[in-house]
Amino acid sequence: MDKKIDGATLSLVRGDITVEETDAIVNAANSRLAGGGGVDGAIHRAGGPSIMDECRKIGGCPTGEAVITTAGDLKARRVIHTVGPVYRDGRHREPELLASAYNASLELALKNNLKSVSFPSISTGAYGYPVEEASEIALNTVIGFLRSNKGITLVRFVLFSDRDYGVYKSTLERLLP
Ligand code: AR6
Repeated sequence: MDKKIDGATLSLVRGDITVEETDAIVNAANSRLAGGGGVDGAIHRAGGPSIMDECRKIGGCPTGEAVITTAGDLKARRVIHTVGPVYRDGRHREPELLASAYNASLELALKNNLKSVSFPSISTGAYGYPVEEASEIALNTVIGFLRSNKGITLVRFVLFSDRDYGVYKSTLERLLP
């Protein structure tokens, strides 16, 4: 599913982010940049050890911020690692920190002249963020960013399950009828 936001495209697809050919793919990392399961594990497995070598040099990334590394063997040019919040009850700045993770990733893409970016559904796996709520924050944040910044022409959400794809799709249809 595609929507036009000013000059840019916002796209939802079901798939595996490690095979995306956008300029950048975003990793849902942890604050130690230590690797792990989920999409983080998949990106490091597919991209090879050079990504972790750079993560070690960088040393860490606070929740809601983002850092950038090589993409190793992946087709994307760079990997942007961001850290979403661990969901507790929604009253511990989770919405603000999740929005910040998306914004920080897009700012970093812009700064590095990367025009197309693929995102996974940050925080909705191991970090437990309910996907209905997270999809609204994710999509609203990206739409707001694309409306107020020029330079990024394509943002793709690569959703790993049919269910997540369905939730993102109905949220997007509600936000941009
Ligand atoms: N492509 C796209 N999405 C994927 C892929 C893939 N190859 N694999 C999983 N997902 P998670 P989080 C989806 O747990 O909640 C890690 O251990 C997955 O189905 O990867 O932000 C880190 O090291 C889910 O919808 O990230 C951190 O410690 C989404 O990606 C912690 O997990 C996010 O799930 C981060 O937790």
